[in-house]
Amino acid sequence: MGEKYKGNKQNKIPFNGTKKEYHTQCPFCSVQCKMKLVEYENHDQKEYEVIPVNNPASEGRLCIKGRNAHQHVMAKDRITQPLLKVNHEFVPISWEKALHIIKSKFTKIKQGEGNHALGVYGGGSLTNEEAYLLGKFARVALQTKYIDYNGRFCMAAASSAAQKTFGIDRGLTNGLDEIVQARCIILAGTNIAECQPTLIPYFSKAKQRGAFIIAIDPRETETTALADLHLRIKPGTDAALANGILKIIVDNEMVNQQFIQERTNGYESLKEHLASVQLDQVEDITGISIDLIKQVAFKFGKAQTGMIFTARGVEQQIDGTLAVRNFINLLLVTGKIGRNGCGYGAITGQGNGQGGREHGQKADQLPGFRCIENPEHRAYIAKVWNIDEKNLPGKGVSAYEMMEKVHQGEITGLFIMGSNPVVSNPNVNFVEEGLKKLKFLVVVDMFLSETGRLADLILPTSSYLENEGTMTNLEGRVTLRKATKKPPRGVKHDWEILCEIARVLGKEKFFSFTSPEDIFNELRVASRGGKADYYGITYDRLTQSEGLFWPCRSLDDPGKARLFEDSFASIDGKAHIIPVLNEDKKEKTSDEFPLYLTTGRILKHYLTGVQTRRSPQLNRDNNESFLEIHPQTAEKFHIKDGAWVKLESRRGSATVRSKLTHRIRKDTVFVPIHWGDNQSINRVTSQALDPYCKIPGFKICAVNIIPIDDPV
Ligand SMILES: Nc1nc2c(c(=O)[nH]1)N[C@H]1C(S)=C(S)[C@@H](COP(=O)(O)OP(=O)(O)OC[C@H]3O[C@@H](n4cnc5c(=O)[nH]c(N)nc54)[C@H](O)[C@@H]3O)O[C@H]1N2
Ligand SMILES: Nc1nc2c(c(=O)[nH]1)N[C@H]1C(S)=C(S)[C@@H](COP(=O)(O)OP(=O)(O)OC[C@H]3O[C@@H](n4cnc5c(=O)[nH]c(N)nc54)[C@H](O)[C@@H]3O)O[C@H]1N2
Ligand code: SF4
Ligand SMILES: [Mo]
Repeated sequence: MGEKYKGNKQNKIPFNGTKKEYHTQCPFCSVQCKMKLVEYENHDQKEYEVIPVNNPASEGRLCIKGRNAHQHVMAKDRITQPLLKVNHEFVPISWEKALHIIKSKFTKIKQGEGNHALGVYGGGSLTNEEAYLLGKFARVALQTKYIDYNGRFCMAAASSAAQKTFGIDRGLTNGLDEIVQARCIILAGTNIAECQPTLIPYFSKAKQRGAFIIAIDPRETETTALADLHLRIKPGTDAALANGILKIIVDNEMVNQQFIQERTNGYESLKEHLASVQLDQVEDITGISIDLIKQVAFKFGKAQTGMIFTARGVEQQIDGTLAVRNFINLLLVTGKIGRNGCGYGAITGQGNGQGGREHGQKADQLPGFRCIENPEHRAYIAKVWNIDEKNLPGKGVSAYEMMEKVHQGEITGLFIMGSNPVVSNPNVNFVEEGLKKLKFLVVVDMFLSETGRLADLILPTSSYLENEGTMTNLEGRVTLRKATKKPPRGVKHDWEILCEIARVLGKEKFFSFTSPEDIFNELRVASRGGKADYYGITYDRLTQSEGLFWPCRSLDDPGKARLFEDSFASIDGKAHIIPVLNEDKKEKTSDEFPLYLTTGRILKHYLTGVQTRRSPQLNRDNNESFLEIHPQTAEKFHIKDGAWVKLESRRGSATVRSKLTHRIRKDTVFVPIHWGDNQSINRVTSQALDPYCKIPGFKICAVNIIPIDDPV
């Protein structure tokens, strides 16, 4: 046997231990970068090396989160046994006992208060198979209408805007490779450089080829640094800005009449509305000069090709749906969609944020993007599930509204899989109070999260390295994540947990799956003929390919990267333009709460931080939350750099450290979302929801800030 080495070609180190390779995909964001984790073991010492693997989306790149993702999997405090709360302390119990307790608690609640006293809350990290199964679990095993998931806080506005405008919701209407063909790109409320870093080369390449990039963000970020023009917009005013741009495009005849006539409807009402839009008012509302708005309109209007991307900055607003629709209006009036280098993209958030919103985790949805209130859709799914359609519950409510029902005592038993709502919901003090009132709370997680601490029972689940399944990336490309590592002893996969609970509840025959592929084959049939049709996708095809785009309707369908070349997915085949008014119902600043707060992310942490705070490499330089504040604002509020600051709103308070920076507007402060307890910024945010899609307005509320000596 030859000498063994570790390290790469350039840096080979002799090594005599054992070496294992795990092929996988990053558990974090929606790019789903592929990678190989190499484990070197020598005398019980383990070392890890992460090697990026080439694939069409990431093109062989990995960001710092991906490179360190394995660290939380190896963390010493992984939960490996079910934990039952007894006298305020968790004690390990057997799976058999855990399942018995679930059976008796759920049955008691169902018998005493009815099926709808149980609620199910899922997440966008779950595989397609598990998201599908969770929807079926709620409706068939528990027979409750109450199921929703954390994607409601994430993709809901973009999803409802795309469905209403195009008739279909797939995050990107084109493959990523078309970005380099765009001559003008608008990045609205998206911080790709920190949130999907491996996508940045697509944009820098486009720029090298002459694209003009416009970023719209109240803050300077690594993403706005890439732009030729940065509009430091006042938070919450994107819809009005889009009106200003549209007006200039229409008034200066930069519209594509042929496209409007052949491919859209509603243009006349938009034109009428724009006639009443005053540019000086738009300037007042948005804080962006008419001059800059004109520059944007002419650049975008005159460009041969163009793309618009939005993310949570525009979408997590109480007018999120309409704001996105107004940006899409820009594409439609200029005819920049459905051809090379022209399209819309909602930059999806979670690893399976796309697939997780297609197959029934949503309150009003059945698999394949079917609608739970449509009689034909209900009949089809009832047949696939082999149940009587009468027994298929109706529409439930959105994630935060479910928490209201918990608070009101209407839902008394809750099952959470893949989310940490006590940190990620808006108005978290209220949510926490509600969860404490529950008669029975089950949390399925790898770790004891902030929400887990409130649970009566915690079930340990497997990680991305251990759990096989398909994930649909931000392009709508379905990929197969292989499981190459064994889960720790005592840990079960999410899908196994659902099947086992269904079994003890007497619903075994509907959940007799023996593998993720087994579940996927049912999902394929359930999605067949739906908008998100996965029928033509199989594990074999995924193994042999780099992933397949949906819709994929038959086994020889190659899938489609670019949508809407000839028609839209709406009933009349046209895209629907609508007028969006400059209405502003958002919380206003006042003497008591004089600043705007906006919230978001930083590079090295992921969502509520449960995973990334357990990664020493990621946590090292970012182990506490902070407040970005302009030096002049800080001076006014007597706040020094690095000092503790208490933020207060009409709902609650949080304590974080100040970070003085010129990179933010003077009327706005920014706090990231990755910490819990007294640093949890959602103690401050507002519960106001977008009326169309029920996404919370996470990106704006009014606050006061007070310097304090010690954190409270
Ligand atoms: N590092 C990291 N990456 C992630 C995640 C993470 O937690 N950490 N989470 C993943 C998930 S689930 C998601 S949803 C995505 C989120 O991805 P993004 O939406 O890109 O991230 P955010 O930081 O929430 O918000 C983006 C930007 O919106 C700006 N913004 C705030 N208010 C407004 C406004 O009113 N108008 C405009 N135009 N901009 C505004 C913020 O300053 C911020 O820079 O990232 C994914 N990737
Ligand atoms: N103020 C404010 N609040 C926000 C946002 C914002 O921008 N501002 N963004 C919102 C957005 S976009 C999102 S997506 C939400 C996300 O909010 P959460 O859903 O709370 O996000 P996570 O931190 O991913 O929580 C996931 C939990 O599930 C566990 N987990 C991870 N993978 C799995 C798995 O495969 N199975 C199971 N059973 N458990 C798993 C993790 O350990 C973690 O405890 O937060 C929202 N909240
Ligand atoms: S966090 Fe996103 S960009 Fe970074 S490695 Fe993971 S999937 Fe890729
Ligand atoms: Mo998200």
